[in-house]
Amino acid sequence: HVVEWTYQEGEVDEANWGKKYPLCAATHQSPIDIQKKKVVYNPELGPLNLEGYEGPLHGHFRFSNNGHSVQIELPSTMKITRGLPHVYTAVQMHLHWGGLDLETSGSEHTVDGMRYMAELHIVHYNSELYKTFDEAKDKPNGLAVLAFLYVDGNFENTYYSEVISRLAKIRYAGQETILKTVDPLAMLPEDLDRYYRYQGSLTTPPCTENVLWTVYDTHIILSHNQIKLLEGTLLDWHNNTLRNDYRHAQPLNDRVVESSFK
Ligand code: B30
Ligand code: ZN
Repeated sequence: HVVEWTYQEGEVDEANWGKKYPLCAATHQSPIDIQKKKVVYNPELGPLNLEGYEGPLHGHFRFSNNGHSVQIELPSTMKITRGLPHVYTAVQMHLHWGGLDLETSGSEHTVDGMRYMAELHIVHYNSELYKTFDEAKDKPNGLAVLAFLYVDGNFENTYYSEVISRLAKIRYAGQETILKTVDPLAMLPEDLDRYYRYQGSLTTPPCTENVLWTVYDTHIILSHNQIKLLEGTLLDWHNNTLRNDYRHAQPLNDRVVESSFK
């Protein structure tokens, strides 16, 4: 396997992505720091309709370590049918995290400069305009990602127990295992009414600027031990601990971040 880009120490680390992937140096990039005092309330931003998210869903869901994140493939029965300008169909969800036993946080989006423990991305493509994710991924209005921030707490989040215990099975980059059930809605916060909305990009190369971002204001709680297992179990392509797989905040430039709440 050829490592084409990295987060730290390497030929193509974060600061140099733009040399090989020009879009990474463009002007509407993600993630961003959400500055609360600059956010504009938009009363038309209602809750999204997350159709087919409620589980447990039964099937064969690929759970893999791709060397820069851990990913669960999602069924095409999961769709956002209201609250976005088009219908979007889910493809996968993955995480970004920090490292060194809770010492460093690893969310991509920050709020008033604050970085959270970790971040969940549920990736969707515009299935009204495009037939597949592959077709949509480099097209205008192709993608929508839902982002959730994690905080650490004292109680185990039992909706994550199964996936966290299965991390040991995909320790090495390129490994995968099959999950027979997933419960995506249970992995999210209860209150899904409060979110931020802005137009941005993929947070990894090729950094395509066709992503409509929804960053939720309500957080997901995992226990210290669960976060430790997430941060310490997986290895990257060099067999180093896979950690700090987040990109730093990018300039907002002429964009406006809207919110669904006052
Ligand atoms: S994110 O949500 O903005 N972090 C992709 C999807 C979502 C985001 C970033 C990237 C994506 O689909 N990238 C292309 C696919 N990947 C393969 C993969 O499964 O994971 C190719 C790659 O990056 O080199 Cu990683
Ligand atoms: Zn991501």
